[in-house]
Amino acid sequence: MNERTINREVSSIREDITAKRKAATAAVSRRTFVKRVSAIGAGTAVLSRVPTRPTKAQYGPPHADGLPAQQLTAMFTDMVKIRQWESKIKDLILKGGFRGVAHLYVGQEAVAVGVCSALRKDDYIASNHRGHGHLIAKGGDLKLMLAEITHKAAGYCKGYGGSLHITDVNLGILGMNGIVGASHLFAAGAAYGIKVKGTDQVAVSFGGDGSIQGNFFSSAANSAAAWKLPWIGVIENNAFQIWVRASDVYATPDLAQRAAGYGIEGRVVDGNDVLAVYGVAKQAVEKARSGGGPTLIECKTYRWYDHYGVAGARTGGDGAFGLGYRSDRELRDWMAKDPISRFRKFLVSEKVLTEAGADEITAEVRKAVEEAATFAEAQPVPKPEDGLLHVFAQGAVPLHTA
Ligand SMILES: Cc1ncc(C[n+]2csc(CCOP(=O)(O)OP(=O)(O)O)c2C)c(N)n1
Ligand SMILES: [Mg+2]
Repeated sequence: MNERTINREVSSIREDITAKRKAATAAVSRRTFVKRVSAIGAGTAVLSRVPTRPTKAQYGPPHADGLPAQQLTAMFTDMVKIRQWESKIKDLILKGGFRGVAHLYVGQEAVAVGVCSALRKDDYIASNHRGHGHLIAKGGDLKLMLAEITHKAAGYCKGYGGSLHITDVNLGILGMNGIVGASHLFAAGAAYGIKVKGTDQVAVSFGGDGSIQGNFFSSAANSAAAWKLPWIGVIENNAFQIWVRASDVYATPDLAQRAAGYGIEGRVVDGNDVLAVYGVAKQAVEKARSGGGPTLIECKTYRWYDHYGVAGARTGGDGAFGLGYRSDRELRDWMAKDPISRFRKFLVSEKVLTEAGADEITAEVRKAVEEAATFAEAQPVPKPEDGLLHVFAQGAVPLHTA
């Protein structure tokens, strides 16, 4: 080790210690902190927990064989679309004047794309607050999404809903949703509808590690198991619920273990490996289509930005650094496992894409995102006098029938 390497190591360790101190102050009171630290004797061990990552045995099918080059390229393109679209939103927020709120999905792209690539257009998805990626992966229109998130009249919900309510029923997108856990209930309801209609569609819900705590998830999982509904619950375990570390509030390392309690198959998969996610999702979809009932899939992943907004982020760069509840080193560790770079490397090594081809796709997507932003910017906001339009279903039964 030369002197430069040692200095780099030392400053990295210092940075880590400062971040952990900050995290401790934010997460627990001083007294609780001291109690916890002395209880385990090992001093800093309580602060150095890293998010659970799957071992090799838990990965599921390592790679989905037999996928045509065209589909692999489409999967790569969708992942880049999510990254670029959200990076644009991040830059717009940093610029100032942005209306509304955004829970960025960057870092988790492999989950949305892996799952949605296993679905048909007529299958349903129900999304949560961190849902832009799910919508883009299911075919959501970049322009209409950008108009909606900036509350413009041309947006998906005429500008009334913003980020948290984007819906496109024609694409099977039952909507984003700010109520944690409700996505599971929506999808289980859709799965019940499918069963009543007798079609072979499936319904998927996306929820975070926090979404399995409440009654929405419990009702969805229990009913789906009891009635063998074509429901697939996807849990994106990104290690945090706002700034609370999942490993501080769950005793089990794998949330998929809970599936057994409902009589459902539970799977754990590396959520940063798009083909592994696709492989597990495809098996769950085939099972659900053929009447085999539900599956719970836990994807281990990590969000690169803060819970919402852009604290610690910078224009033109990736990731939010200096946040009090996680260390920069932990973020860098996960960024080194970037699901997009990883998939790109695989596609190039498999000769599905060349480096130049991958660059070209990225440039085309960037252009489409810029066009979406220009489109959205030019649109008017909804007029106050139109405030009650599009609120009630046209042709609804009048409230007063007498
Ligand atoms: C029913 C309900 N309880 C609490 C909240 C406040 N809240 C918003 S996001 C969030 C954390 C969600 O964590 P997770 O499900 O892991 O999703 P992530 O944000 O990590 O993607 C909470 C508690 C809410 N929106 N809805
Ligand atoms: Mg989470």
